[in-house]
Amino acid sequence: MKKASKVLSILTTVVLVVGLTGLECKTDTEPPVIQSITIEDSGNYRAYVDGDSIKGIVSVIVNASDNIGVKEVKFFVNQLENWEPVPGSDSVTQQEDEFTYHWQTTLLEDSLEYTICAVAIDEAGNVSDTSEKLTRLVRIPNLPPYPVCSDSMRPADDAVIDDSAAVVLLAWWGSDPDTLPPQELEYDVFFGKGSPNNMVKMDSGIAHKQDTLTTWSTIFTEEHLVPETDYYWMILSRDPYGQDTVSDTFKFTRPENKQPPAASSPDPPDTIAPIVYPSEGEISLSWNCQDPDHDSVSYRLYLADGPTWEDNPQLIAEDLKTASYRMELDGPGTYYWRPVPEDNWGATPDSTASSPQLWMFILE
Ligand SMILES: [Ca+2]
Ligand SMILES: [Ca+2]
Repeated sequence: MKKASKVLSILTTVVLVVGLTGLECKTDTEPPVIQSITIEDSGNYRAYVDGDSIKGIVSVIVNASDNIGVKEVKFFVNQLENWEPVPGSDSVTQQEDEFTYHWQTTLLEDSLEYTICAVAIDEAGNVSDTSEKLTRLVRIPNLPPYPVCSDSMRPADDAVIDDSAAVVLLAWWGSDPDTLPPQELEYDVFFGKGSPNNMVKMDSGIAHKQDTLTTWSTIFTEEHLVPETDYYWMILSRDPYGQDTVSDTFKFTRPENKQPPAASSPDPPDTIAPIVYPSEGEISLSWNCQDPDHDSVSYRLYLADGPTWEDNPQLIAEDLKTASYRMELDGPGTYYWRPVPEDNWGATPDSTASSPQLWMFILE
């Protein structure tokens, strides 16, 4: 009874096929035929095809035909006699009789011969012959990048950085022996103080800028360079296939700290010309001071009874982060004032106790 039902089902299918196609009552036994298999540059910037050599993501293009229609094309790669489906077979795209697979060859080994083939399958499950449709390709050997050129590394080895305490710009030029096509490099920066052993990776994957120096700034360390300290750095270059090379280790030094100069350019100016007493009873004081190392500077502000530091100086504000202060006034009269700068290493101008003198303004 079961057998009879199965036969009936097959008959129904046959009748349906006849009805739909108008063909004679027989099953499709004709397999598809692969007309061609070719490999082309996919347009990806790392792709490269030259004769039997390939790199990067390449397009494997199959043209297949069938008496009824090709349902799908599957791709296989073979290296050691065992055919394996390629990864991402489900990403094959179809345009009429043309099937395209984007082959990611960056994951394959260098200098090995790989063979790719395809089979076409029709609706009835007939599979094409693969034996004549193989394309042999050798992946081009990839060499690691050249070490970053020591002559291009800035600051130069053993440089003394005495004019910029907070920021040092590192710069270098890298290259790779593989030029077909040219390879984009990326870099890791290793940086540390005191000893080469203290270097740690500060940044990674810095993209290569074509035909320019690549740069990285120590400002990202959020730490000022410490006086009388050696800093070490090196650059690791990496190509798109994961090969890498490190540069020589370079050193630069921040020398002894320089003290900030005495503050200058007072406002109000240091003159005997009187100023009208401000009705709000307050006055804005400002001045200028640049640390020679570009260290950050804070200020203590003094008022005194006379122009010298012996005239009973009184501290009226401290740890001022900006070169200005709004001061309450006691009334008309002569005011003696002066800020004393201090850099973030605790250095202050020489002889602040004796000279220069305090500034003066007169309010009427
Ligand atoms: Ca390379
Ligand atoms: Ca300083």
